[in-house]
Amino acid sequence: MSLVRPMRISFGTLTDRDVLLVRAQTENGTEGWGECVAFSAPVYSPEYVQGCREVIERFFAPAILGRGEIRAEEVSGLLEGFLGHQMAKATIETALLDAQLKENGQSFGSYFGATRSEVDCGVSVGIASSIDRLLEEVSLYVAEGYRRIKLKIEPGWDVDPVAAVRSAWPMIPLQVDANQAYALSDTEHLVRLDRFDLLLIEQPLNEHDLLGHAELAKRMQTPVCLDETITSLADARQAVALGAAEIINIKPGRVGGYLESVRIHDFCKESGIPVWCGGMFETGIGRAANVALAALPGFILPGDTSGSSRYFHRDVTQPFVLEGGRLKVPQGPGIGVTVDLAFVEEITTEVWRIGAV
Ligand code: OSB
Ligand code: MG
Repeated sequence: MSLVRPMRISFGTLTDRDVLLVRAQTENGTEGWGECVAFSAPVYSPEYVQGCREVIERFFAPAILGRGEIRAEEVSGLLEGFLGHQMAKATIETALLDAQLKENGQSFGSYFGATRSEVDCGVSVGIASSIDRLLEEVSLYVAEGYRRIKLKIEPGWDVDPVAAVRSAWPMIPLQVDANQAYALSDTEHLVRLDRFDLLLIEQPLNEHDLLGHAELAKRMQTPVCLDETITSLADARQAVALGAAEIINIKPGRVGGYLESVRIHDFCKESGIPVWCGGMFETGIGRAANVALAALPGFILPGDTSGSSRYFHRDVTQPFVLEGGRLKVPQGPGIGVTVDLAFVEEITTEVWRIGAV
């Protein structure tokens, strides 16, 4: 699917998304959907669409299909012997969870322990060709009601664009995301962002640099938030213990699924670490589940859970539309949204059938 607004990040420009969808079927014929959040190329994390497809087909599906009837809660244990590949694992677990909850008539939100019926939404804004263009784009989002703006930054595109947005909207909740573009030696420069009253700075340094993030967190007033670094509850525990994460962005695909996301949420809530729900340009399928997760009580900051129109001309479910800067948590069973099968078929490029389907 092509993106309505291409997003430039320090690692490149995303103009479209190749979306891998898993459709699982139970013995009773109930269907469940999982959306894989990997991009076509391994630029955000080591995973990529065709790699996910391969690892699912070759390793994960046989391990699961060989077990007869299994519950979604058993998936991560069954796949534990296969290392990494969190996004692929999350896809399988989510598809099975959707089918399971549809059979029980329970929504994702209710199953996760959601305490809100709607969630505050933010929007992530890519690196623009000029500050004027950036201000134009941000003003569209502000007019649409977004409750928080996130600006992508990189060396050469940081203090000036942030200053311009802050002076145009003195009160708007504002944060920045560097996608690992800086080094600890940039600390003095990054400290210049402290004057803009930012909610947080996301993933300033390399994903493996826990000690660097801890050091930077001591030297910056702006709270340091981790995204790419956190691929599990164990990572979250270590980052928090080291002082490397004052806030955590939870992306369910990155951490191996919604069940691990809930565990990270619970740990962070106990530890006084705010969390928020990140995004990976999900279609309505992944978005529905993200919005349900973002309704948990520890998600105290607005997420990158934007409306469908920020991403696609047409979504594969009913579109998510902001109302007063919020999205409603779907209440129906499972993901709670209906997949437009005819449209999915129309845009499908390849199909793999695995098992007795
Ligand atoms: O780092 O959060 C990120 C998009 C692609 C890759 C990485 C990131 C992002 C975003 C956009 O910030 C999130 C979204 O709106 O889905
Ligand atoms: Mg990020």
